[in-house]
Amino acid sequence: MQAVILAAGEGTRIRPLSASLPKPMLPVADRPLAAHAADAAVDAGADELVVVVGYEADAVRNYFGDEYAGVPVRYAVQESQSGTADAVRAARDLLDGPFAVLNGDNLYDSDAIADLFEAGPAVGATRVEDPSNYGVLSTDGDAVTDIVEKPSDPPTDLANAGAYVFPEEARAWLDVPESERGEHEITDVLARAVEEYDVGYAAMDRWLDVGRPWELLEANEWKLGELDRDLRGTVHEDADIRGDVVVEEGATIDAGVVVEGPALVRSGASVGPNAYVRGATLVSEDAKVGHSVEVKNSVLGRGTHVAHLSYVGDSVLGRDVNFGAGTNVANLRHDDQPVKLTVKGERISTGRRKFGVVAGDGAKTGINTSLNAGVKLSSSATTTPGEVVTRDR
Ligand code: TTP
Repeated sequence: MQAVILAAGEGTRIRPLSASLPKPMLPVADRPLAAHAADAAVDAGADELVVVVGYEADAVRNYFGDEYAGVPVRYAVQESQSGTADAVRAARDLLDGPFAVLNGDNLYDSDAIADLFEAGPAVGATRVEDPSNYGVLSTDGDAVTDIVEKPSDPPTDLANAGAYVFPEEARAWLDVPESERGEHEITDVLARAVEEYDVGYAAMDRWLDVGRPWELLEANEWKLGELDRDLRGTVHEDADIRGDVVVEEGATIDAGVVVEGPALVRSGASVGPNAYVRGATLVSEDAKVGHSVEVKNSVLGRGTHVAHLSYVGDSVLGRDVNFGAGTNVANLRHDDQPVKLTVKGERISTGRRKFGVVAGDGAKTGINTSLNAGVKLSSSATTTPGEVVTRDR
C-alpha cells in the first residue's frame, strides 16, 4: 500500500524555528520529524511513500531522496497550503489502490500504525482527557460511525490522530468544499468513507501533534527516551556518561563532562571540557557545548554554539545559534505558573512549569545576556552584552 506523508505545511505556529526549515524537517532525536511518520509507515508495510511538499520543498526532497528505508519515494507539490484534503488531492494522480495518509508533523505509536494498515479503511485514534478540542469519533464496537469536530458534548474520548487508510474510491472524494476555517479538510473525506464503508479504528497508546515549539521539545523527550546507550564517538576517559546516551561517531566528549541520558550527541558535535548535559537533550551535528556550560532538557540545532559559562534549560535553539559567554536562560516563573509563549500574536500557556526560550536560526546573544522564560528570539536576532531580555525580538 502507498502511504501519503503530508509535509507541505509551513508551520506558522512553530515560528521562528520554521523560518527556513519546514516543520516536518525539524530535528527529533536522530532524524527529522517527518521521518518518524515515514518510518512508521514503512514498518507497517508501506511499499511506496508519496510525500506532499510545498513550503521549503527542497529540504524535504533532499532528505528523503528517491528511496527511503528501502521503498521508493515520489513527490507531489501542493501549490498553496489550503488544507489536508487539498494536499492529498495534489498526490491523487500518483495513487493506485487503497492508500494511507499520515501527517508529517505527528509522532505515532508505530504498533497502532501497523494495526491501522491491517484494518483496511480505518482511522488512527487516541484517547484524550478533553475531547472537545479535537475531531471525535463515534463508534459502535470496532466500527467508526461518525466524526464530529470539536463537539461540546463528545460522544467518546477517542480523538482523531491524523492517520488514515482510505479505499481506492476515496481518490474521487478529495474535492471537498472549504470548511468553516477556510480549508479543504481530510476529515470530510473520512466522513464520506464512514458513510460508504465499514471504517475501523486503531487506538494509539501514545501520539503527539507537533504544532508549537514546546511540542518539538516534547517530541524530543519521547524519541530520545527510546535511545539505547551507544558510545561510538571519542569519549575522554575522564568523562562520566550515565545511562542511555548516544555519542555518534565523529562526536567528541572532553574531560570533566557529565552526560546523563537520555541524550544524543550527533556527529561533529563537541561537549566540554567540564560541561553538564542532562534531561532529554539533543546536541545536533556540529553543535558545541563548551566549558562550564550546563544544558538541560533542550534541543540544540545543527552548528549551534553555547561555548562558555552558560545555562540553557528546557529550550529549543535552531541552527547556527551562538550564545555568548555567560548567557543564561530562565526556565521557571517565580509564581510557579506554567510558562507562556506568544504563538501567532497570542499568549498561550505551554502547560509546562519548566520552559526556557526558543531561538531562531542564526540568533546571537551578547555576553552575560539573561533570557527570561518564554522568550522567543527570531532568526538572526541579536542581544547586547549584559542585556536582560523579557520580550520576544
Ligand atoms: P497543520 O499543523 O494544520 O498546518 P501546518 O503544518 O502548516 O502548521 P501551522 O498550522 O502551524 O501553520 O497541518 C497538519 C498536517 O498537514 C501537517 O503535516 C502539514 C500538512 N498540511 C499540508 O500538507 N498541506 C496543507 O495545506 C495543510 C493545511 C497542512
